[in-house]
Amino acid sequence: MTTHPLTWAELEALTDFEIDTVNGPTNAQARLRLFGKNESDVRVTLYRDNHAWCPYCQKVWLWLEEKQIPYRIKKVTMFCYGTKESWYKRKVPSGMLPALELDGRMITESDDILMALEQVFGPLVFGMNDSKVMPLRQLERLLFRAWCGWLCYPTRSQRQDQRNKEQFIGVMGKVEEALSRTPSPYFLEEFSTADVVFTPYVERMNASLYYYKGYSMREENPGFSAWFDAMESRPTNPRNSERLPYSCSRLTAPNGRLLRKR
Ligand SMILES: N[C@@H](CCC(=O)N[C@@H](CS)C(=O)NCC(=O)O)C(=O)O
Repeated sequence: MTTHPLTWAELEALTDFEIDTVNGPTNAQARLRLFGKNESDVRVTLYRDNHAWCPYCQKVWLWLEEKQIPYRIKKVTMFCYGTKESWYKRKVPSGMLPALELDGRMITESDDILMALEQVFGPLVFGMNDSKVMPLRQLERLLFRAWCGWLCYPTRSQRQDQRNKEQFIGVMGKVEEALSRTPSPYFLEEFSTADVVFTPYVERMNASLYYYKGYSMREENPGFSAWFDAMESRPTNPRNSERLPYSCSRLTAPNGRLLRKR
């Protein structure tokens, strides 16, 4: 047995850290995802931000990964990081992300993108307009607004902050109730579009509320705790729960403004 410490070169020779970005697990570096299919099968290009921070891009990204739809990825600079690429502004004049090219047709707005994908590739178990999914989509927006109300707007007094917190906790109660309606840890009987819709902002809430408000979504909400556990066990989860807490809490500051890279 060797007792001397290994050199960097020796250590490197013992590792195999090459990741297969094309057919391997979900990763933020990929420019092409094939899931074992051929490049000629690619009908979709996803335009997303460089650093996998945009929550609306994440929604589409997760959907494509769960459905294993072959796709290309083109990365675009967010305004808060620099100059938007002119080739992208020619395609999407507003510069907003995400955008998706499906059989040559350009689509923007993450919900419209998911609906267009469903028409071509079928729903992710339940569709965006399914009668079970619609009320959950509305609930997700309610939770988003309550989160912003508590975290992102300056308050004049502690009482105001407390009221905003209670409002958030009230909506969380409704979400917990929704999660408890099925025996599965997911929103519906099994993992579906409904979970994809909740994922991006719930991850950001979890991180930012813990960091800025000392509120632990996992500890306070057993349904969410089980949901996070189930989500983290999925191979499509690009280790967001580990990647996001710090970067999210820095990104979503209580003044509601995105922090600029210095
Ligand atoms: N309603 C849109 C919202 C998209 C959105 O707000 N995207 C932000 C990024 S999270 C954006 O593109 N902002 C311009 C930029 O940062 O460059 C959707 O659902 O797709």
